[in-house]
Amino acid sequence: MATLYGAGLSPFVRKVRVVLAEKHVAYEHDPVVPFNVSAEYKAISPLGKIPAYRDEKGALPDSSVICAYLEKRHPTPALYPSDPYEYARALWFEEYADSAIVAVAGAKIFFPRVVGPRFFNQPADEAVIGKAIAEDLPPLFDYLESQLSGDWLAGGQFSIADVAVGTQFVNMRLAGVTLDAQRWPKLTRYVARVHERPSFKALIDEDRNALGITS
Ligand SMILES: N[C@@H](CCC(=O)N[C@@H](CS)C(=O)NCC(=O)O)C(=O)O
Repeated sequence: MATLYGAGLSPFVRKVRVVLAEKHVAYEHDPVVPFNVSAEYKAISPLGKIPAYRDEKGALPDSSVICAYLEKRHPTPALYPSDPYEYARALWFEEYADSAIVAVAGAKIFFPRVVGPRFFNQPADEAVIGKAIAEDLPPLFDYLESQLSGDWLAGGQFSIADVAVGTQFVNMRLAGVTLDAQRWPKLTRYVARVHERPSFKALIDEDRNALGITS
């Protein structure tokens, strides 16, 4: 059976797990924590990052690489649009989520508010986190709101774009960030739609349990 490496709270690990769930691929989950990783893990993920994935063909690092591989290896259901332009748009939203959104949602909000206090005994600096929420997130949300014209971001279908963007919103949600539905009505409905999918919902429930979130 395939193995996915990486702690479930990582948005990039969740991204791959959602793709595996959507494609009904069975796998074992080894929740590697990406600090002081073993030499054995570095042999499959040379940058020491999570996720990495191994199946009978071999091992691969990086969520985007793994998802692209899974699409070829397990083509149904397709998670990349077939139309060339929509395909490229889906890749763009994946890139936007994996670079621009995580730079705020992960580094400036989820890590300092959730990971630092819980796992590293580092108190959260709420003034700095609040500033990121108030000033850095709105331009990202404005852009996404401007790009939503249907249920999904690209190609009129649920795709890698929605997986990549949706997983970042799980981390924001776990960090207590709420969307203002008056200001971003399409985005608010969109995020709810993505998170209601069984593939996302099961993982959100798992994350909430792991963090002891009951409300
Ligand atoms: N481009 C990578 C990013 C993965 C990444 O940054 N993972 C974080 C956890 S969310 C990590 O492993 N950080 C540890 C490190 O940077 O050393 C991917 O898509 O898989």
